[in-house]
Amino acid sequence: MGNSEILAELKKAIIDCVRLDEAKDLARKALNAGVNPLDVVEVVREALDEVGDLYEKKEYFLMELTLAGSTATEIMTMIRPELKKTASLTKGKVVIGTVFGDLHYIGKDIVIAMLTSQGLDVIDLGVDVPCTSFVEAVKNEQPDVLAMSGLLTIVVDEMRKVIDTLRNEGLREGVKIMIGGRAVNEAFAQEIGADAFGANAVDAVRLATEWIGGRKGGKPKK
Ligand code: B12
Repeated sequence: MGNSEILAELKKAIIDCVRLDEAKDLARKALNAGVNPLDVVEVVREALDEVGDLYEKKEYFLMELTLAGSTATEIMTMIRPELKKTASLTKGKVVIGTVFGDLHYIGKDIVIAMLTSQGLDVIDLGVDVPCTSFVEAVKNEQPDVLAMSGLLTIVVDEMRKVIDTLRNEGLREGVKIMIGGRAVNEAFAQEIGADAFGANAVDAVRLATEWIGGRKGGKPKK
């Protein structure tokens, strides 16, 4: 099987939801064949998008969403150490979490893996993170970057609340803020006063390293 066939099969196995072992074997096969781990991540994301669409069309139910989610989580666990091999190091601190009301973490964890692979110190607040926890973390940890993830449209106003609270407490100027996840976009980022929207984990790394490099004179970590 060629690399593109392996990836096509991997996508099908995830969408089928019940072929967990097969999906894991295919992901391993792809990595062993030298496929860029980020291409595997992209295929997993595409597969989950399709599962989400089938759920929306009521062809799939919560059971399938859950199965596909755990297959993806296991594959991401496998990919994480591979991402570490592509490190080009920047020094800085990022606080990240999925906003209150939202339990999705697969995308956030990919962002964390990519940021960590760049040598950044990442503090993961987890999922369902209340506004107060984000604000406390900014106050206590003094990160360079605050990153918020949101996949459910009903929770995006939580991001606005966090930014407003930081502003009210005089903490907004000290931190760069990026948001991501399929519930948000560039226009929303501008509307709520975030510094940027990132469409994927590569964007997250680009933004963080640009910001931190800019602030610290672009010095790489020794
Ligand atoms: C897997 C999944 C689940 C799993 C979650 C597993 C887990 N632990 O994370 C489970 C089964 C638990 C679940 C539950 C629910 N889900 Co769900 N889920 C999905 C699904 C299929 C995939 C999400 C995913 O992991 N994608 C893969 C990752 C890699 O992509 P990603 O998260 O977008 O992340 C990438 C980028 O967005 C970006 N990114 C993400 N965060 C950040 C942050 C920053 C700062 C930056 C820069 C970038 C960035 O980088 C990532 C890597 O490229 C989506 C469909 C979809 N297309 O997204 C639905 C989806 C998000 N779920 C949905 C729904 C409705 C639910 C439930 C309400 C269902 C229910 N009735 O209970 C619950 C909600 C529970 C809750 N309170 O959160 C809807 C949301 C609809 C909406 N408009 O709000 C979706 C869109 C499905 C659909 N099409 O209807 N879900």
